[in-house]
Amino acid sequence: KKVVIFDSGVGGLSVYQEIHALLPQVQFIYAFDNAAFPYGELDDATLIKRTNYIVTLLANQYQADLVVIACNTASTIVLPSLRQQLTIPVVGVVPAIKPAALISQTKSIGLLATPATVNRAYTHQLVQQFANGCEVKMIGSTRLVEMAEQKLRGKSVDMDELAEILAPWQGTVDSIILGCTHFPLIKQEILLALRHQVNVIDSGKAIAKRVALLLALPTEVMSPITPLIKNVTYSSAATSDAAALNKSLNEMQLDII
Ligand code: DGN
Repeated sequence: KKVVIFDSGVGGLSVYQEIHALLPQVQFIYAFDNAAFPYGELDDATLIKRTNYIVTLLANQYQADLVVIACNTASTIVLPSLRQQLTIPVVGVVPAIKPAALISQTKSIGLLATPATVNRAYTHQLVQQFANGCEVKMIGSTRLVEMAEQKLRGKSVDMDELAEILAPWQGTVDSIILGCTHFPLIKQEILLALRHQVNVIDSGKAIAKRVALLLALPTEVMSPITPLIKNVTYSSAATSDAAALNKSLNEMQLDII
């Protein structure tokens, strides 16, 4: 079986790790749209057009059995149109408000995501539907996404800067949602910077189980492996113009894992 995993950067690798641990028999095509990174800063129309174009192309080219949009920023807006274009299952990841609200004792939860995700109508619908009487304190940060990217390239996280970003939560929320796939990569640092104990909700394992169910595959229990990152490049080709899109697609990082 072949699965395409898509994100704007290395964040989807946190999802890949979980799926690979559960389904080692699956072949993965991992695509980073680095040419348009970070997705949290793209306008909606560009994001929808890019994601649909790239993912449909890869799914067809590799004759994939399933696609994972391992990006909350994209999933909260592109899933309906993408599902119309593809006949294979499309699994997305959106902020896990419901489990966090159910687990919270103090009725105060935190959502950590990109600025785009915290501003999405879809995210606000999730809060309305599932907050269960909890106050949801949202932090939208592109800087945190960059910090996660840098960590995977060997740079240590600036703990003072991280504590400053998380300052609105100090001593308040008792459960936090990692609503961006980059954030499990800096989970330890986030927990350290917070200074008080919290429950952490990360959707990686739930996505892996969903993929196993949809592909009807037997699962294995393995510990996650450390991903290898090669030749990640950046350019500022964020655009919805077809010719430029093709060009940036060629520049995009594409690895088969
Ligand atoms: N990993 C993406 C997400 O889950 O929202 C965010 C990446 C980005 O480009 N900001």
